[in-house]
Amino acid sequence: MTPREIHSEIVTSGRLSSAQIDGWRQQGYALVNGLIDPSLQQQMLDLAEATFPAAGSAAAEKVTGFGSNGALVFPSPHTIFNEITLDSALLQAVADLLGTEIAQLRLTQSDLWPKYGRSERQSEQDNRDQRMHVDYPNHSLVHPPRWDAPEAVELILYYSDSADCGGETAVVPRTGPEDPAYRWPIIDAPGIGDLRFVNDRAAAEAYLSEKAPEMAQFRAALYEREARIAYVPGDLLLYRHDTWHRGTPLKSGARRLAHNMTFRVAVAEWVSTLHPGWAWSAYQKDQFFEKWIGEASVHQRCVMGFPAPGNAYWTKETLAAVTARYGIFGFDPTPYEPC
Ligand SMILES: O=C(O)CCC(=O)C(=O)O
Ligand SMILES: [Fe+2]
Repeated sequence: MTPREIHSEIVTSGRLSSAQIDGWRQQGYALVNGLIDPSLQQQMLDLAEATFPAAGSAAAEKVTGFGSNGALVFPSPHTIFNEITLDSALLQAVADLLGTEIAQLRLTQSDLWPKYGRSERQSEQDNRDQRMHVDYPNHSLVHPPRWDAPEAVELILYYSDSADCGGETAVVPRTGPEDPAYRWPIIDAPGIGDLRFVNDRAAAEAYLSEKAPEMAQFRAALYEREARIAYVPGDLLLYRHDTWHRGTPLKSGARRLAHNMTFRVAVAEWVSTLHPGWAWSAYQKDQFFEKWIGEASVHQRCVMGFPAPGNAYWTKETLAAVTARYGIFGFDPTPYEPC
């Protein structure tokens, strides 16, 4: 059976519609386009094109696994990357999905990376044809809370076209609270409990049919129900730590560029930060990080964990001290003035 294809919906008013929000909350995903300014995305694409090996090149052969190995992660010396990561329409969309304010969001992942198409898998940890999975095990110290109280939004912003590259992300749309595919707790995957982590689909399912046959059967139904994200450039897949999904093979020789991001609510401290973070960026040449802090909006700073206006941190003394550090880079203390 050919899997069903999912196509994006255009966001018209700069904000997700209530149907799109509801789709994410009920089915576990939404696929939209038009949230982020196309000219920003074009700048980002130009940078990504220049950063990563071309499709079919010898250098591309050596690239495996997830992520850019630090090449395009937050914070980046390339301001465009930071601007897209903390884009105001994107932050508003995430806040709308979680039913919260932008000031309550925290960034935990931002990594733009290339995936290359190969005809064969290289090992059982290859991400070419992934096993069905949920992402929480490497994003959370615990388990996602109950379905109707989500604490994080994951997303993939695609810069390529699935018609050229293949490599559609597959998702299992949740049909409702009684959907057997979403039985709780969500532990039916390799890498959880005493099951070893296996990324490749064929290897994972062979392992599970030996080790946990009931689980293998349960998972066979997930593959049967998967729908494919037929992405075009600018498409934004919004999903969750408890959404069943997987990466599927790219066309041989193709390159897909996609940007993964995750935001959590501030209180969910057990949701881990996946990118290297900013600590060592504060000692880099050109002081790109301090410049970024100086120029960022109050919301953007907040989503990085900088104290929000009104936070008890802000006193006359701390405000003067922070201004002494960042004033040279354009930091405006006004919004942080204590009452
Ligand atoms: O590459 C994709 O389309 C999905 C990747 C993914 O789900 C993962 O690596 O966790
Ligand atoms: Fe995943």
